[in-house]
Amino acid sequence: MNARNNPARLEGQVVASFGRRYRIELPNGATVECATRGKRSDIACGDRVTLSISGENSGVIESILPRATLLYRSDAHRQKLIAANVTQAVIVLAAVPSFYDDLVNRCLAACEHAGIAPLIVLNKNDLPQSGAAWEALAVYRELGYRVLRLSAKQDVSPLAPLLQNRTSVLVGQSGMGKSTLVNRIIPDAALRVAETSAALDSGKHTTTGARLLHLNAASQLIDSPGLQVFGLHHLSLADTAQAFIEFRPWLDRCRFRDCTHRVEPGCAIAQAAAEGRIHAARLATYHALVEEALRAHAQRYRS
Ligand SMILES: Nc1nc2c(ncn2[C@@H]2O[C@H](COP(=O)(O)OP(=O)(O)OP(=O)(O)O)[C@@H](O)[C@H]2O)c(=O)[nH]1
Ligand SMILES: [Mg+2]
Ligand SMILES: [Zn+2]
Repeated sequence: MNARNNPARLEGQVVASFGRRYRIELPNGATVECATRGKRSDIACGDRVTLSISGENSGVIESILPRATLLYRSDAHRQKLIAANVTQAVIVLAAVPSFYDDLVNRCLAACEHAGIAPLIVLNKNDLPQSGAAWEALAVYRELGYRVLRLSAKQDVSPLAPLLQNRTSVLVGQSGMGKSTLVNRIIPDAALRVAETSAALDSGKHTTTGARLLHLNAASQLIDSPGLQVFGLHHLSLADTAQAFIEFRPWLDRCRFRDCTHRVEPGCAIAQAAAEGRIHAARLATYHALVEEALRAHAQRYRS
């Protein structure tokens, strides 16, 4: 295939992204290695795109087709896209390396904002520390989020049915076992995983790019690189409060309409937290997000 005898634009789906290089799968299953025009980097694994063929097995992405969803994180300067067109995000946790509540809360908030259903999975259930980790996840169960425990090394059957007829992205810190899970569910995937369990307190960042794999015709899985930070600068203050689902019943009861739910008198969120109806760790993440947003705003006006 070359551009001269196939001038028509093709459509395909991004099945791998490494920096600014992308692998696109065509409807017939063939893949094409693609670059972008200029410095464009706003393309995510799972995106549907149009492309033109520029050589043997290589091409250029011309445009991104409208997205159903986009999961991404952002700091004051830029956005980091995680996956496009997913319907579910599987937040993968483990007792070792230890996971951070704050990161879980941020992942959940990103999902709520993006309209993506979250599913929390405590992996490495074979480890003796898993009991305490499972107890620590009670807060998410109480919020109504679905939380599973399993061991990728032993049995992935609790997760497999929940992946059917969905496009799921696995997200989480490095070393939680995302790639191991994908390999167990789709043995052909043969993703690289950290070789030993020697990584004690943090992962090794084994996965460097996102990869989309087909479970069956109606179900896809995207493996993503481990994350350490999850900025949500693309959410307004109001969006941020809405993204904490348990805040919603209280949000129109504060004395001030523009209440940021930190220090204002007559704050219904602060009151609910004082009464034990909102968990302290959830409120702490919310406060951190507001501080980050206000700091970025102040910086923008100073410079
Ligand atoms: N004990 C135990 N170890 C596991 C399990 N699942 C994965 N591991 C180990 O955890 C380590 C990290 O696994 P990976 O699959 O590479 O983790 P990852 O989340 O993909 O990490 P990044 O690609 O760095 O984000 C490896 O040494 C795995 O063998 C499990 O169920 N039990
Ligand atoms: Mg990995
Ligand atoms: Zn308030």
